[in-house]
Amino acid sequence: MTRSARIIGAPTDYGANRRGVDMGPSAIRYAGLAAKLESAGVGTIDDGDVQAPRAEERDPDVVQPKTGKTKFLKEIEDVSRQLATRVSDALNNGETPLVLGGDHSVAIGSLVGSAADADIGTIWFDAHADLNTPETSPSGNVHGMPLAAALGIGEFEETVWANAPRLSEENVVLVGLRSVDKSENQLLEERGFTAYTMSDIDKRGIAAVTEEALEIAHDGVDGVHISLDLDWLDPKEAPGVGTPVRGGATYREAHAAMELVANHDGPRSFELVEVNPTLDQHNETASLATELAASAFGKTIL
Ligand code: B3U
Ligand code: MN
Ligand code: MN
Repeated sequence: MTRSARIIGAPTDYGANRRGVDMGPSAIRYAGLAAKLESAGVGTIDDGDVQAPRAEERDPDVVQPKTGKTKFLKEIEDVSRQLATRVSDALNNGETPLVLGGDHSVAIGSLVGSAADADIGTIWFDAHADLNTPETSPSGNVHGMPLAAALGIGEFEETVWANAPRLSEENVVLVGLRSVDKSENQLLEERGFTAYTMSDIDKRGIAAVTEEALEIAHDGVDGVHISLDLDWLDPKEAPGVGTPVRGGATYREAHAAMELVANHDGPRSFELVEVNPTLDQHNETASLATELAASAFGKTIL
């Protein structure tokens, strides 16, 4: 059966430390996402964007929150609820949701929606662990917290709208880490996640690491959500991201990993996040994002 992708835009910057990532969905579409997927034999339906008022339209008091460390949590809740519904509707329709961020806080809605009617795992391709909680976060930016939120860690235990109860910790795999906060490191040591750093990729190679990650994420669940933060890649390949960290995955490593995702049942749901066109060069990060999505959905060279 041919795969059909439902493209869902989430143009938000609520969880990021700088503006611009809200233009990600437009930039990724403009870079030719639908055509690239179709060249891979994937049907596409564009579902448009969820509602996410931009800073210019927001209440000025909300733009500069005066209380609380967690920035824009109410706005993020609103986007997450919309996104979760769209993602689960797509799955119920037999389509594969392809979410376009926006900052990485959009993963909360993707995970909640993907886990609505199934047990899931996730592979988190990212320089960062995104395991902070409102208490441990150094920045208050929710893009550093979505995995903790979905797993109900710390204060997120009370944040029911953000929890994906059918995502199990044992099926959470992080790949490509190179910027991890102390409290996140402690969680990685104490709990059931599997984490591969860039150093693991250097030593073992991207294929061995990704294959193992896929085995672990898929073990005993119905499907796997693939979360691709473009800052997973080296800033030389992907300059248009808000928090670049040197020493990331190369162009070839990224494609190889996505091709392995495609070969291993493909994603249950997929997201491209943290593309910031204001920091990009000629939309090349958005363009790379479209290529990597095509690889993950089954595009091959021959
Ligand atoms: N861990 C830091 C930095 C960060 C996380 N994700 C991104 N940056 N993109 C934090 O603020 O939680
Ligand atoms: Mn991230
Ligand atoms: Mn990141």
